[in-house]
Amino acid sequence: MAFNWYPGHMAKARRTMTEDIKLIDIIVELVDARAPFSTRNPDIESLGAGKERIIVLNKADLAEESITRDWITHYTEDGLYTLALNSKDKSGMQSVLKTIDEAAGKKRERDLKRGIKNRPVRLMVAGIPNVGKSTFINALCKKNVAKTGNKPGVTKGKQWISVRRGVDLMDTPGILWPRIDDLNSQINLALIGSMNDEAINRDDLLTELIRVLNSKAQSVLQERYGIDQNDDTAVFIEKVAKSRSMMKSGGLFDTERALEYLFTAFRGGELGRITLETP
Ligand SMILES: Nc1nc2c(ncn2[C@@H]2O[C@H](COP(=O)(O)OP(=O)(O)O)[C@@H](O)[C@H]2O)c(=O)[nH]1
Ligand SMILES: [Mg+2]
Repeated sequence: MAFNWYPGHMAKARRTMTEDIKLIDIIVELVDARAPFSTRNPDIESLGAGKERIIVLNKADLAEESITRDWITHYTEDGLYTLALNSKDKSGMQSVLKTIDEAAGKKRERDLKRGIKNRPVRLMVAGIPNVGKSTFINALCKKNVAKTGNKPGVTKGKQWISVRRGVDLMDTPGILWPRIDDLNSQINLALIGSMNDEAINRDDLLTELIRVLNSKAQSVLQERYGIDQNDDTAVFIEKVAKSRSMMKSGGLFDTERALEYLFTAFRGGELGRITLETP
């Protein structure tokens, strides 16, 4: 499901991005609203220099609304067009179109000052794997122009999709690399399923998940699994297994399955809307 980044991948992604970015005026950068810092590309400031920039806090349906508002304020103060979105719900696309119009208008104004008329404004969707780029493009363009899936680089060749009169979208999203220079970001990326968790010590990941759940999902833990704040990791997982009747032969609890279930439930928002990072 998730992707592992190696130096070779990153170099290739950077080359592709550097070329593609020359063709466009507006970057629509998607980040995951549950971790808007760690899911942001660390080099986007320099990569996107001179372009109009829109940040979409995607998967906002999985994030805490009040923290999402704080992030919107934060990025807006940085001079970026910012909005929160659930790309699976097409109704949110009206606000995206409005923001695109604003950014395109600004670009056209600049063109006019330089005597350039009737040149279409071109935009590109970019983001790290799994933030919802394909889902977003499909919803924005109302037809299945982009393949959804977690593997980068499915579509070959450049094509432009008309979003509006005078506004074209590059059909291939830009694949960016995540912030992998610090352990905390790696853990958050693995927790939300944006980076392969094989790269991270499984015990560290579980410890962090339990810490997050204890602080943000106390009542869910209590009601659903009978988990108490003071339960240690072993008891915590056993209670999850027990409540889901996950047994191995010999009457033992299947803690491996319980673990998988717990991560999947968290990533799917089944344990509540949880944001891992504040501005
Ligand atoms: N809950 C939720 N899931 C989303 C949203 N956008 C995308 N997804 C899911 O996230 C996963 C990755 O989406 P995809 O579009 O393939 O991401 P990409 O790798 O950036 O192209 C898929 O399972 C999508 O259904 C969203 O706004 N909310
Ligand atoms: Mg995709």
